[in-house]
Amino acid sequence: MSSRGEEQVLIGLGGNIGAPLASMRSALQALDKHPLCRVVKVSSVWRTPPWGVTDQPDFLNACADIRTSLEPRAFLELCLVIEQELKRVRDVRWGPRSIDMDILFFGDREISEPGLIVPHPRLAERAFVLVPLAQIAPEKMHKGKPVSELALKSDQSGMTVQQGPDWF
Ligand code: A4P
Ligand code: MG
Repeated sequence: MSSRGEEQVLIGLGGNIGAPLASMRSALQALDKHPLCRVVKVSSVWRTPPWGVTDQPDFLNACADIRTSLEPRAFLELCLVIEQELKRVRDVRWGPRSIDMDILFFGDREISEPGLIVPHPRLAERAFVLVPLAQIAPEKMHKGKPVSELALKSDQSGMTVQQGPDWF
């Protein structure tokens, strides 16, 4: 048990090959099954144009509000195991993937160590993160601004709701 008790972890989920919605649901089920984690809220699932490498299929993206008493490193390792279990093929950076789990925020902690940077460094540039995140944590502050404001200012072109927040 963490000495800090349960903390809020906001995660981003995404995928663009196989059955990404089913993979995202399985990922959250796996987190929820862990005795020290529970899923308390999910965003809608958004269909989003690929960012970075653009010559690849559209993504599905969503965010979730998790409560955990795991420490950040243990939580990350759990996510990596879940990704592997969902048979993620790791190849091209920013390339196609069946499931990607990113830790966006871990309470109000700032972490910068090999293999773990929180808040997620590319958070503020990405509508596919900000828009679903604003649905579940609009008042969360990032670099002095609420997520809702960052989402409104982000380039949402091509983003559509694929599935309302009843998918989990
Ligand atoms: N890592 C460090 N910090 C974190 C963190 N806060 N959360 C490390 C999760 N992992 C973190 O990740 C490599 C390593 O990052 C992990 O082992 C962990 O130790 P990865 O997921 O294997 O690498 P990656 O995903 O190929 O690279 P990167 O830079 O993390 O890619 P992103 O940022 O995840 O972007 N377009 C749309 N529309 N939607 C998407 O979801 N995703 C990507 C991937 C590109 N374009 C996209 C989307
Ligand atoms: Mg990633």
